[in-house]
Amino acid sequence: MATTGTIESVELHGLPALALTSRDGARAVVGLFGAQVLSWQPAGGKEWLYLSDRAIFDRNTPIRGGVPVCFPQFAGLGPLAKHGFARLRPWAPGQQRLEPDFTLASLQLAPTPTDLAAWPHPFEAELTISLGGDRLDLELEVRNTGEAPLAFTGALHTYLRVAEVEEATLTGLHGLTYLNCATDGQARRETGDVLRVDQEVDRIYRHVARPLLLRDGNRALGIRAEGFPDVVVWNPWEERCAALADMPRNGFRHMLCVEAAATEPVTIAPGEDWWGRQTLVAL
Ligand code: TA6
Repeated sequence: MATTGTIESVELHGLPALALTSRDGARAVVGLFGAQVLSWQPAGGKEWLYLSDRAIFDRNTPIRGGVPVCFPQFAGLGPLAKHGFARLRPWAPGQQRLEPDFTLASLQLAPTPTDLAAWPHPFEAELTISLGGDRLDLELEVRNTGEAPLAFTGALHTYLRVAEVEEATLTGLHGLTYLNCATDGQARRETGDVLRVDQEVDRIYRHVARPLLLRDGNRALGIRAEGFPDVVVWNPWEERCAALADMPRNGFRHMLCVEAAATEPVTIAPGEDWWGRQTLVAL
């Protein structure tokens, strides 16, 4: 057996990407466009990320699936285009490490002059992808390189692949307050022990300290976050899915977004940094 994993430069749908393997056979692919993880298979396991087979890879359109990095704005919570510009920029490869237990690669982003004209807050962002065994860690770090405080919202907008969303369950949200963005945006309390999706769901769960458990048929995934206080759960369901040109009609049946998010502004002092992480563990 090799002593370490591998990191190779590859092309995916015409875009540059890094293909990572760990020594024990876990695999991931991360595109440089948007620093978007597009595929993850734990060692000996099947794909856990949903990537639409109608996703558009034209360097101008957000890629539908994997783990889009929403930064410096979550959704429409500010003056920028939805979910901010980071998912629409080429990120640069940073450090790479091949260790016996894990393989790690990072991608880096600094704002362009156009970005700074729209959002005048100099920063350096880094997404670090660490892979090994049954686990994937995605860590977003942001440094305020300007001279004034920087406030942002954002998310790791993780699209999880499920066999049939109506049969999947998400556990760990009971008792939490959420904003129901699919309806009136009002706050409600989660009363169910498990969340089952059988209609459009677009919810911001606030201050989620516990890990979550997604059960999908005979497999399960542990999901936890640090630094990101909120969890967003999204499934567009039939009608909204049909309106998305980059989704197949039945795509909503095979995906569930469980996002690590900061939906209230996080402020970083000049010269300081912030980090947030989402960890997925195949069980
Ligand atoms: O995170 C949930 C959400 O904000 C939903 O409201 C939904 O629109 C989704 O993101 C996808 O957004 P996108 O711009 O990628 O189509």
